[in-house]
Amino acid sequence: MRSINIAAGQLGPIARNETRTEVVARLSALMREAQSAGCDLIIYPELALTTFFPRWYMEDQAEIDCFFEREMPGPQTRPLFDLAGELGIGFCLGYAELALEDGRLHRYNSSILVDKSGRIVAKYRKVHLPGHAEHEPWRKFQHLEKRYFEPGAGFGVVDAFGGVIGMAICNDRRWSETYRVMGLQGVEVVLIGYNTPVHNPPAPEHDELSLFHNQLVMQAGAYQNGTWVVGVAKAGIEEGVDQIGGSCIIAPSGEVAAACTTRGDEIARACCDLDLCNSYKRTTFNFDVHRQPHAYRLIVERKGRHLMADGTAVPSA
Ligand code: CDT
Repeated sequence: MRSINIAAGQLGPIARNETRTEVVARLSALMREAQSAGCDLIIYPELALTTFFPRWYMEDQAEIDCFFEREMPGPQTRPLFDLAGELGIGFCLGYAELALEDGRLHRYNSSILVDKSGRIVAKYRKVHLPGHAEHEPWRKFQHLEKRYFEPGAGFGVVDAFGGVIGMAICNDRRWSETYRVMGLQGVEVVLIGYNTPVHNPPAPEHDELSLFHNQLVMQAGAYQNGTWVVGVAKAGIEEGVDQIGGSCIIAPSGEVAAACTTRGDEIARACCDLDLCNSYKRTTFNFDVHRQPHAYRLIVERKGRHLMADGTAVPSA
């Protein structure tokens, strides 16, 4: 049996004034607990090294950049990599990345996958950036990801931990394309960190469904692509903002295999049988046999007329 013993390493709130060293100590405690429980890999949330800073409008670039990592590992995060190597456990970590590319600074909402020797084997940059770019004072809190980050380029997968692994970050999990693009590459485990406020300022009528929607999208993504999905929250009341928990590990059947029960630092773990993916990938969701890509052509509507993507009228039935 091919399997990976996985821990969802949920974090409770991180205060604005909490140092990287303090946070790394919390991550290390969860890593030790996961390794004692026999885990091969621990997944941490999105932006796991700081508070969720896009909730504040800031103009001073130096103030903004305090939340970003210029190197990974850097002096304060190196101990986590060293501990992973010492314990022989991998990890997936979300953080704000400041990268110098083509002579220009770029800012991404990123995650990395680190193997059991403490070596980075994959990096992902968040594609779907929710929220807004300008200050919207009517909101109880801001969601300025479109101001502070630029989007990443796509969804890749990597051969690691004996399986095919992909990453996504928070809002990405709500989009079926996220899972399908990786599903088409044979993904077997999708790793997702998130920070999701209970309250959605533009649509408060969704608030009481926030946990339901979290489960809904990840369970559907798992089942429709025959893959494990690991969703990990930064939860609890962080700087006055209530964030959902609900971290869980979902099987290719769509069933929840393990879940956190608190909104603090906690691990949930499951032994993920990768061969279970084939039960779905070779039957109901055998893409080669059953998908109909030719039928998925875009239909656009212009001035009341339905048109195919090439501009011709939709053929009548
Ligand atoms: N971090 C992040 O992407 N959060 C968003 C909140 C948007 S409100 C629906 C999320 O999709 O969870």
